[in-house]
Amino acid sequence: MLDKVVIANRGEIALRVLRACHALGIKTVAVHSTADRNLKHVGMADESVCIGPPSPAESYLNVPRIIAAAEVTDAQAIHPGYGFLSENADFAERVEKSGFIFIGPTPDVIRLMGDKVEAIRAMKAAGVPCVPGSGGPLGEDIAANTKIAREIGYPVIIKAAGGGGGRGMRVVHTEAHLANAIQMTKSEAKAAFGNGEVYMEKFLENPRHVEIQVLADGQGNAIHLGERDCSMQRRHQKVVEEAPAPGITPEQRAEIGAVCVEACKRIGYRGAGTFEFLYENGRFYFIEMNTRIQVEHPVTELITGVDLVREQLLIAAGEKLSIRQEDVVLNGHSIECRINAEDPDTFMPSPGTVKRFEAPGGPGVRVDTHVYDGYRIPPNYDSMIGKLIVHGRDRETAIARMRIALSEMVVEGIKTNLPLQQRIMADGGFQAGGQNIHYLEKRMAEAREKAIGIG
Ligand code: MV4
Repeated sequence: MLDKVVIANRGEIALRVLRACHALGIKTVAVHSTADRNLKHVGMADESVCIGPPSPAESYLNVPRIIAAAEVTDAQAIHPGYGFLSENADFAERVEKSGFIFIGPTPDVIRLMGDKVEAIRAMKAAGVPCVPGSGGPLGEDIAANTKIAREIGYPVIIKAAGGGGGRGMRVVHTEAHLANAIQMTKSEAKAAFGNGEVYMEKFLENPRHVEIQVLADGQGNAIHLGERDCSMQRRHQKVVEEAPAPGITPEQRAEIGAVCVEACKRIGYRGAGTFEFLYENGRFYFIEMNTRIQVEHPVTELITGVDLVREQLLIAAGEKLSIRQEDVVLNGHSIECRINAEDPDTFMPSPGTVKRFEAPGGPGVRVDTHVYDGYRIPPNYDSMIGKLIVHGRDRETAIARMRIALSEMVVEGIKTNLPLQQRIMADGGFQAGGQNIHYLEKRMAEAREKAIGIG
């Protein structure tokens, strides 16, 4: 087993990783910025190392400092959490070259999935259903690109190979706009990602975002843990996630899950991973793969009973997967509400001191947060300050529990999105289930018009 792990992250996920380490008897090293000396997990870690000033570029993205922290504390492995360096293949490579274990996939697999064109090519070859598209990067020949778009059929979407997560994309509705959209997306992609390569897909107009969780040991064994529905989002930021996805049948789940497991084996995947799909008219279309633990992993944990971060640590320690596919049984329904320190009207971040914090509780309620009474939220990082996750025997029970838990939760001194989450849980469309990726923004626009007196 691992002896000591560096947690190269902050906030609730750093605390989540610390707890998983301590449960396995693994010692922890918290690395933190000067703004984060008072983080909950820093006080709980066996050791802590300050790695730089508040700016992420100088601390949580500071590769030499993080590796130096592993060296001086004589740790064996580095857990990157999510965000920051978690999907940076060069970081994973430097961790390994320095003699440490990167808790995640091999650098080459991270690199493969970071290039969306290559990721889609690999997945298609492995039998994963993809969106009809160019099947490779677009060249300079306008006539050739026009032909591809005609074959796919409008609307099409131009995406940056180096993008992902909603960055660097453009929808094209007619041929007249195609050449310009390709040029614009290319130059933006070059500026933003240092890679001007773009590709084309059929634009799916009303899909849901459904993703499959996998675990693989890099020794030939892989399993899937069902799906999550993350369609409730605003500006590519997920707001509510749930598992299982409403309306997905056991047969559909087994089929797409088996495809993902096969793909994991084919590419030599190691660790926890997520296959992101668009789901429309009963069909799955792969769009990208995330090679990290995700924010929304707890909903999968609550319906499967599998501790995903524990499994990440065991895999990194070189153990074979101990869970077989037939051991994965889905139980009930789970919903996660992300709690953000933000103005509920303007969505501007709302840092400051949390004067009073009361976590909800009761059966089927889990709170993943690093916030405590008197905690000062620094302005330098993401506004997500925690996650409220519930479980119940069915979706209705989960929603009822979430509504009570939200009403019990007290966060004073800053603004939060708790009122928005209450409205979502009370919304008839959400309660019906199975809404698409545009639903939340449409409902919010309607509510805003009503408030101003329009429409
Ligand atoms: C799409 C799409 C429609 N058709 N691709 C946005 C984030 C990135 N992961 C992929 N995204 C999309 N790709 C095709 N071919 C619509 C989106 C999309 C989206 C996807 C998932 C969740 C929220 C979204 C919000 C807007 C657009």
